[in-house]
Amino acid sequence: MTLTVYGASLSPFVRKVCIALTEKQVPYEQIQIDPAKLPENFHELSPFGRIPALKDGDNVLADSAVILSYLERKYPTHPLSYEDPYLQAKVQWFEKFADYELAPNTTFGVFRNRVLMKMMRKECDDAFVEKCLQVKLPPLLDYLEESIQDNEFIVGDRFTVADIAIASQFVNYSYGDERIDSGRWPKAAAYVERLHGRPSIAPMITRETTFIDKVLHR
Ligand SMILES: N[C@@H](CCC(=O)N[C@@H](CS)C(=O)NCC(=O)O)C(=O)O
Repeated sequence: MTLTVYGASLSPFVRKVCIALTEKQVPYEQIQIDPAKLPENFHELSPFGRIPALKDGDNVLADSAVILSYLERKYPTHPLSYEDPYLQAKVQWFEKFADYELAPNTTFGVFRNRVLMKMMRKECDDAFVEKCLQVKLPPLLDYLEESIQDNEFIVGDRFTVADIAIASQFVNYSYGDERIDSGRWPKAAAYVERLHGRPSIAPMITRETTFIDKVLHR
């Protein structure tokens, strides 16, 4: 039975689920759900009305981290986690870093204002975007730079859900016309660029960019 992912492709949290399924080579269908116009009964899939939600037969789940953890156990091939308790705790730490520290700035600050507001023909809160860029994000990027060093992945020697979560936040950041300054944070910039080039991510960026360009007539 095919899995169904509910949620708009431009959501970084929905994208996390799609990247994980692609990495695991698990087929899925996606139903586009705009969180601003939820279909009736969507709360049966996601009690608080947030995307993503996942349906797998009779199993229904919401929240990207919960969904990724479920997928990891259900489809253990092409692992995106560790058995080792400490390494796995670090994976969860960096997934939370992306979802709860980066997201308020990369997605709900830069992307929301520069892309979503424009799509809805609403005003961009320039002052908020500047605060994200100049005040909030630099210490987070310092932390990312310090954490990645010359490693390929953020935890251990394997691509994990932590890399997925970080990559996805910076996809939305790039849609808001921002890139990590490679002069100031060279290792973080190179790491994110490498992630964005992965076969599970690059085609999504191409598709989503085409969509944004079309909607915004750019
Ligand atoms: N922690 C959640 C965050 C999900 C989330 O905030 N999704 C946004 C879209 S990017 C949403 O549904 N917003 C609508 C709302 O909060 O009512 C996850 O990882 O799934």
